[in-house]
Amino acid sequence: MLKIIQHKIFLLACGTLISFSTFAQQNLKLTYNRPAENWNEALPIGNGKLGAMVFGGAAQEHLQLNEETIWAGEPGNNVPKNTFDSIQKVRRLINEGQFEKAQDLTNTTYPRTAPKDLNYGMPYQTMGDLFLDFKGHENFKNYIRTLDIEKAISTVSYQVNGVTFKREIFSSFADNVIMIKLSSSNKGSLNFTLNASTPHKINSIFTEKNQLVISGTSGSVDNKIGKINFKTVTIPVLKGGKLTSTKDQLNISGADEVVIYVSIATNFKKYNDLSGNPDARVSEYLKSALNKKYDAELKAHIEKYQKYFKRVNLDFGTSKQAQKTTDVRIKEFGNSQDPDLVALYFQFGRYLLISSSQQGTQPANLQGIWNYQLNPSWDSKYTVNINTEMNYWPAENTNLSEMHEPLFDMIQDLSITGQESAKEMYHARGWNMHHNTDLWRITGIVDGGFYGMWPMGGAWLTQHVWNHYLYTGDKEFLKKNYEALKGCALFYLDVLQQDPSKKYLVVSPSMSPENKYFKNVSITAGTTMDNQLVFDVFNNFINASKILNQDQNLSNEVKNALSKLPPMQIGQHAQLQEWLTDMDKTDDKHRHISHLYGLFPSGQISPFRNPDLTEAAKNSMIYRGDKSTGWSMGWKVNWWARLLDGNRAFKLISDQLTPAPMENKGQSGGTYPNLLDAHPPFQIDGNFGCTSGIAEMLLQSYDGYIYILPALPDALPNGSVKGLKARGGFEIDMDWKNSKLTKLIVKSTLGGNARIRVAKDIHLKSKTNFASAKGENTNEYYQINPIKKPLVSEKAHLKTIAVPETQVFDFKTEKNGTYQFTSY
Ligand code: FUC
Repeated sequence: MLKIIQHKIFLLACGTLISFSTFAQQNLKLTYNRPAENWNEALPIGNGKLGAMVFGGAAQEHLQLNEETIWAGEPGNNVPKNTFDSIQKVRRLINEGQFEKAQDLTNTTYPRTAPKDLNYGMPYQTMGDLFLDFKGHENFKNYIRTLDIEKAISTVSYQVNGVTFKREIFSSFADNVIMIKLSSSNKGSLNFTLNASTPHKINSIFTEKNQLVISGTSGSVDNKIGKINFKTVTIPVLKGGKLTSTKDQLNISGADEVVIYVSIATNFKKYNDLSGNPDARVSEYLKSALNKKYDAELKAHIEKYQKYFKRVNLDFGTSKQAQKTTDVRIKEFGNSQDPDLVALYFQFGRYLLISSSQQGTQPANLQGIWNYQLNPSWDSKYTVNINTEMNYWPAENTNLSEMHEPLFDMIQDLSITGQESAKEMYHARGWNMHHNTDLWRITGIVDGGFYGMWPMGGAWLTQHVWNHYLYTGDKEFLKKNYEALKGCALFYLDVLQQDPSKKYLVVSPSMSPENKYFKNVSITAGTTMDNQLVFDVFNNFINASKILNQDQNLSNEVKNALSKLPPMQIGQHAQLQEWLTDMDKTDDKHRHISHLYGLFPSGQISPFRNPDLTEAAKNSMIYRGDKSTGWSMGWKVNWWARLLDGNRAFKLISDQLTPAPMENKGQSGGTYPNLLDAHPPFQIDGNFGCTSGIAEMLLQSYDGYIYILPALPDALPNGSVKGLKARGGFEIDMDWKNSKLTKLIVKSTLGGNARIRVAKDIHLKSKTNFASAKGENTNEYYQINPIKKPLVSEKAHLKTIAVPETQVFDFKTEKNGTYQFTSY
């Protein structure tokens, strides 16, 4: 969407309001004027299955390659045997208030490093690297490297001795291949060699019929033997010139144009089935791509990609900064006005989701699909006490619902493998998992009791199933996933324990993810996040069983248990309590603020319905502070948006759009030159968290209404967005000027009542009949699950939060109807 736009941009500089006009091209490109010097400067391309990081060197092009099913290990779960008695003892110790002993016993039962007969999950592994060496290209000029996220193509162009060399590289959505097109301004001037490497122990690299082949087997870790076999085939197709080969290298000389096809296949079919044939698969992928002309392949690639990408258009206006290279824009973001970078960052998150999560693929892992190591940080697997869920926060609201599907497939798998952990560890029905899983769908404890004794992974993941239903209204989908929702509710029905003091039903033992409340003690019962999660699990089941007219008796049983869950509590520091007893410390800066799950992504805390809880949640946020790991800051953007504080949300985006530290460790996030998020090191969740957060600043749909511009920051006074999604199948377009809504279009895909909340000082007119909202919203996707009245500490000084003045109105929609409102 290259377009010329004229904008008035209002700047708040040194407290003065300045305005200026500027012409600039808003485009959806990451640009650089030099090749990548390291992986954090290289650019990611992907089609869900095949990923590459493109370095763009002139004398040497380097593609680091991934295939999403190359993981160490083999099928099999990691459930520890005979630990139920120990869990019972831990429960008793918790009830007796012997928390240190409870922690010690948990730690010895589930040690920090995996016992011989178990494993703590397998790493996702790189395939290897492809190199193109160009002799004589050391001295180049007029270099430019881009990632065009409107077309999902990376380009490189430069000049050597007056000859222009160009590359176009993409991971095709049309066929399962990566394609590199090389061209030059002078006929016959393409001369290079193609070679490859892989760090896998078991491998062979050779040429065969003018193809470069890498085959290998994934790694063995802990008690698992590496059983993923992979094959990578690279085929150059030349226009003019000559192709020759040596044992492990292809040589191209005097060609006018070359198109290189790279495909990778493995034997992976399913978490418990490795009967695929990599040779046959890779030949099939290549055959299909080679049958098409390059231009046709490219066209089909762009079309498939844009089907998703073009659903949302976001414009925050532009400035001079947009003409600079992306690395410089990140460096200067904090001290410049670059609203367009925020829009680019938002769209980059959508690009990453489309490129790492397609129907039928694996879900995006900690690094999406991009990883150059055999042993990446946290195995680049699935950490489900925040990270995996965060990856999918932008799936529904940014109109990429299909991209959500790999997560649902994984939940289906886990609802089967997780029956083993539920039964063996807890003697419970249904299914559960802890805080990690991998390609093999493990559900046991990972990293020992201190981090891993959190039996709540399934509780959080299944929220995605329910939310997909709320966004799409797809009853067939709900039916298909009903057993997973039911199995999750059954598990908690069986594991909940009665808390001795107030007789609530609580999860025990568990923790507030990775945080401790005393010395080295994390283990406890009835943490706020657990209570909120079980509240949602139970409500999802009750609602689903009603919609599908199933399991009435079980539903009544669940309702009864639901009524015994603890309420949320406001502690002595006027904070939302993290634990069942008031132990929060005001100087705790932990990156996880798990008890705010109830504020976001869940919708249990509403500024309009529960101002006290909202204020307490806000206080908890203030105590924790802003700076943290990338994903933590991403979560904070969403929370501040839900607290209706757009300026603070924007401040967190600015913190995130700060150059990432050079150190590959630590607790201070930021953004690498390639716009990827730093935990550090690179972790993709922060990108997705911020994308979701930006959407939440513009539109929220929970708590019974669609809130338009709930948290617009002063830094983004003018703009427009098209195609954001709201629950109930609504699609929303809007324009705003001088921080005020000027136009609103609501498209309804399911029909039903639309209830809209907007600022009070907006006067809207429309051909549609709309009237002030009365009573509860009748739209079935906007039903509210009532929470208990919070308990408030006598010591808490609550100031009563000021909510913005708003108006709420209703109008009836028809399926596929469009409704327009303009301000006057
Ligand atoms: C959780 C977080 C860490 C990291 C890891 C992958 O354990 O606490 O910060 O993101 O997941």
